[in-house]
Amino acid sequence: MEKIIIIGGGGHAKVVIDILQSMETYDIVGFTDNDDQHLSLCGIPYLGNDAILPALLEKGITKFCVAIGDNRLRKKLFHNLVTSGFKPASAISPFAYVSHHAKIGRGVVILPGAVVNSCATIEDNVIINTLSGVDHDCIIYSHAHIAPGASLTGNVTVGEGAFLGAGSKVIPGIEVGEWSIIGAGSVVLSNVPPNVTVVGVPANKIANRG
Ligand code: JB2
Repeated sequence: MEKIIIIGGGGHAKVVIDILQSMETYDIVGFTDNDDQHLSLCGIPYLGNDAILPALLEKGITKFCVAIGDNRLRKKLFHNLVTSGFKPASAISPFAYVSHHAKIGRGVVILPGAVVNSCATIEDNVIINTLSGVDHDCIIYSHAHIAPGASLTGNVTVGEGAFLGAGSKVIPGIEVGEWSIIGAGSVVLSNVPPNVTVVGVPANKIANRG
């Protein structure tokens, strides 16, 4: 099995470890984390902070998965690793449904119970979280996160780095702008501009994002 390292040792890393183990494709060497109080996570050893990465590359370990929920931090780490010569691996639960007609990018994490339907596009470093639904022809741009139980109907576009909160719902054909946040439980009935936070039923803007 090909060796892989996980970046981050928090809650999301626990889930990514579980998925990678159930895929039976990768041998997880360990995880890195800034916090040196870690020893192990779900039986996977702590390797040190990210300063150890060049030494791992020297040893021929090239595959990585960034297991951190924060979209901006995940984007930064993803780019740093790719630029350094590492190769992003996707962690796709065997208990998710991913259509053969969907297009899945690099470093994508798809959790158990999620559905990615026909002709959807999931770009690099996106999280499709537990029990969420991305229906036909949706496009989820890089570094976005679809939180647990969020439902995207057909032809929805989610911009780079956007976050759709738990249980939110989006009607067909809507565009969610890059780096915007949709609050948990919101129902999105009209397009959402970039860099705003919207909440409620129907979802309304409550803040701009810096
Ligand atoms: O630059 C870094 C870095 N910055 C923070 N490099 C590495 N290797 N690790 C870094 N970290 C580490 O990421 C922190 O020290 C911390 O251990 C970890 C983030 O863990 P936390 O549990 O705070 O968040 P998470 O990203 O694992 O989970 C969030 O996102 C998930 C999708 C939570 O909101 C979860 O509830 C959610 N399911």
